[in-house]
Amino acid sequence: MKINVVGLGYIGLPTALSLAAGGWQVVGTDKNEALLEKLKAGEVTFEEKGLPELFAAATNSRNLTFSTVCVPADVYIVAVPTPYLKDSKRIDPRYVSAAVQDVLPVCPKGAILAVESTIAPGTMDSCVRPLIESAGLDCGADIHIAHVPERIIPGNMVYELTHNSRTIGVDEPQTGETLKKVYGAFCKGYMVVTSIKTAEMTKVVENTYRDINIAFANELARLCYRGGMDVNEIIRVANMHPRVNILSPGPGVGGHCISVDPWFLVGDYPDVVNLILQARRINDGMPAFVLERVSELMQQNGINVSQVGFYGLTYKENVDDVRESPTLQLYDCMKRHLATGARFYDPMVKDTLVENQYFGFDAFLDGLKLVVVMVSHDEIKANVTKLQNKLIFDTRNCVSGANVIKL
Ligand code: SAJ
Repeated sequence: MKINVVGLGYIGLPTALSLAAGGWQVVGTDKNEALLEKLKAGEVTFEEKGLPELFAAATNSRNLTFSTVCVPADVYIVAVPTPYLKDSKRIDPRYVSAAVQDVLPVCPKGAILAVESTIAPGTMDSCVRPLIESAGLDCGADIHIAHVPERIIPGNMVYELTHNSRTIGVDEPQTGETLKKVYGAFCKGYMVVTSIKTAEMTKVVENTYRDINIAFANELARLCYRGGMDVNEIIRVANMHPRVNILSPGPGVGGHCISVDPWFLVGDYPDVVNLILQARRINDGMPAFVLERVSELMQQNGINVSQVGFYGLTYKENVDDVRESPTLQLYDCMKRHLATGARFYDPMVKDTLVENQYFGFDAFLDGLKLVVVMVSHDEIKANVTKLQNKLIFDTRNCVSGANVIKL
C-alpha cells in the first residue's frame, strides 16, 4: 500500500517516518518548501527525543519521499493544524478543508482519507463530507473517510507513537481493518474501531479531562496560598490515597492541545458547558496569578523589574514548542500593563520571541535578584547551584533550597 501523509508538523512527521520505517511506501507532503528542503537534507525540523534515530530508520528503509503536492495513494493521512476562532471559540477547519481539497483531485477510487488532526465533534460530517460530495464523489463508493486522532505527548512522542492504543473512527468496518493494517506497521497498542463521531468526541474529551484536572490543581494552589498552606505537600500526601491522583499546579496550561480543544466544546455547546469553561478560565488565569505573586515578591524584597528574570518560554519542559506557552501569555499580560524590562531565557528556544530575551544561561543570570522558574527544563534542575545567591520563585516545584518560594 502507498500512503500519502499530508502535513509534516509535530504529528505528521513522526507518523510518516514510522510508517516508512515500518515498511510502507510513504510520500510526505507539505506546502512549506523550506521545511521540505530541510527534510530532504536529512535534518529534523523540531527537537524530540528519538526523532533523529527514527528519521535515520525511515531514510534507510528507502520508503520515504517528500513532495509539495498530494500524490495518488491508497491511504491519505491528514495531520494539519486546527486552530480555533478567537471570538466564537469554534474550530477553524480551514487547513483540514484545504488538505482534503488537495487530496480529492488526485486520489484513486476506493482510497481511504484519514484525518488525524484534532477536530470538534461533527467536523467530519459538517466539513469533510460536503467537500467530497461537492467534488461529485461518494463517501463509501469513491472514497472512505476516517478519523484517527493522534494521542502522542510532546517529549515522549516516538515511544508513545509505538505504544499507545489508538482510536479508529470509520463508516464501514472494512475501512477500520485496512487502517489497523496500516498503523500496525508501528503501533503495538490496542486499536479500537468505532464510529467517526465517537472518535472525534473521545479525543476532545481526553484533553478536556486533563485540562479540568490541571485546573483543580491550580485552584488548590491559589486557595492554599491564600490560606498559608503548602499545596505541593498537600497534593503529595493526598495522592497517597489509592483513588486520588491530583496533577501538578503550574503557571498555566499551554501547548496546542489541552489549552485549545476544550474551547471546541465551549464554542459548540455554550449553554451546556459549565465545568469545562471554568477549568479553561482557571488555567488561563494562572499567568496573571504568577505576575501578582512576582509583584508581591518584588515589593517585599525591594527588587526592581530589571532584576527579575523569567526562566522558560516553551509550554513545558524539554520541548522547543512555544505554542500557547504560559510565559508568552504572561509576557502579553505584562506588556498590556506597560511593565517591561524583565529578562527572559529558554535554552530550547533559538529565535527571538520577546524583548530582553537572553541566549546564554550565565548572561541571563548575571545581575538578577529574582528568578521565576516557568518551565522545569533539565538545565535548571542540573544548575541549581548557580542560583544560590538569588531569590527563586519556582512555579513548577522543580528546585529546592532555603531561597526557593513555591507557587
Ligand atoms: N501541566 C500542568 N500540570 C500537570 C500537567 C501538565 O500544569 O500536572 C501543563 C504543562 O506544563 C503544559 C500543559 O499542561 O503547559 C499541557 O501539557 P501536557 O504534558 O499535559 O500535555 P500536552 O499538551 O503536551 O499533550 C496532550 C496529551 N493529552 C493528554 O494527556 C490527555 C497528549 O496525549 C495529546 O496527544 C496531546 O495533548 C494532543 O496533541 O492532543
